[in-house]
Amino acid sequence: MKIQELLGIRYPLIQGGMANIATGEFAAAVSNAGALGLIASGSMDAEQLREQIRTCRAHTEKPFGVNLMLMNPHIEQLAQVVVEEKVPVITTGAGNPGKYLPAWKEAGIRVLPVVPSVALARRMERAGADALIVEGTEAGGHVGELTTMCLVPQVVDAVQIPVIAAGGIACGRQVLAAFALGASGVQVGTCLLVSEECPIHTNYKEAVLKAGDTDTTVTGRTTGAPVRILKNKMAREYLKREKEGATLEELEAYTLGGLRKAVLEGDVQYGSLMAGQAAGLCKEIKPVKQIIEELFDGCQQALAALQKEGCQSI
Ligand code: TUI
Repeated sequence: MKIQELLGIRYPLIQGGMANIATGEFAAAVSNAGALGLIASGSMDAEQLREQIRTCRAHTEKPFGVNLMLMNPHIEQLAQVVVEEKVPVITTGAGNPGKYLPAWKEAGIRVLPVVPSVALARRMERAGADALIVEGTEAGGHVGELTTMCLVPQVVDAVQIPVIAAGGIACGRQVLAAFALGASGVQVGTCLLVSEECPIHTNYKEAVLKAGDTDTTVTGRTTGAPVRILKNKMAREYLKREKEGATLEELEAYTLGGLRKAVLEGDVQYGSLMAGQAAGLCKEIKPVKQIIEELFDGCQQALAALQKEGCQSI
């Protein structure tokens, strides 16, 4: 089944989780643009999520989803709220959602886990996932080890259910490449950070716009909590302390509240500016609808150019 039919959307595009950023209102803007918007429940408790789901419904008639970050301390209650509120789609991140899947499927929810490996992809297919979001290490935020280019075709070969490619995608040529790798759609986050509707501080948006190809780094690779962020004073100090052997607790204390600092206060030196490697492709603030339309127009143009000129190097 096409991903558009599975999710009831026009474009085969899902918004990334974007913890602390994607509110109900933002998710509604993405859904109204014809893609699948997601409320990111990363740091919410059950009542906050319920409120955001209702806000989202007040702003759109279109399907939307909730991203559940499995490291959230309130995850048990959040897993229940999405059932009570009859959320149509769930995506998960930062863990294995296997234990919740039977209840979500029973409630008729479409479940799309984010997977960083073939092994977890196989397990999620067996557990009843409707599709998989296969995320490469180019993504922003919590990341796995493998690249989108290598991981997507390996998962496509290993499972029967649709695959959504994620991690590093911010232009039409990459959307076409994702389809060439066997994906049925894409998930994007970083290019939506620089949308007019994205409720982050202007300084955060400006930092993404200014970023070039080498301006992200991954903190926490040695502590088991790898997170891709834009390089800044905090990132450099974190990496220095990590190299010196600081414990996970010490490092977490150092970055505590870092994402909020970036999102709400616009602290671009000491905040945690989560963004993917595709930041270097994001050059302008635009409405969500335009960003999404340009991704698919760009994909069509890139395909037409290939068909017209042939791929001369093959
Ligand atoms: O989840 C994400 N990205 C995120 S979550 C987040 S909130 C956060 N903030 C601070 C520290 C940590 C998290 C910010 N960005 N992406 C999806 C994703 N999931 N990437 C990798 C994974 C993943 C990793 C391991 C999924 C499953 C997994 O399973 C391990 C296992 O149990 O088999």
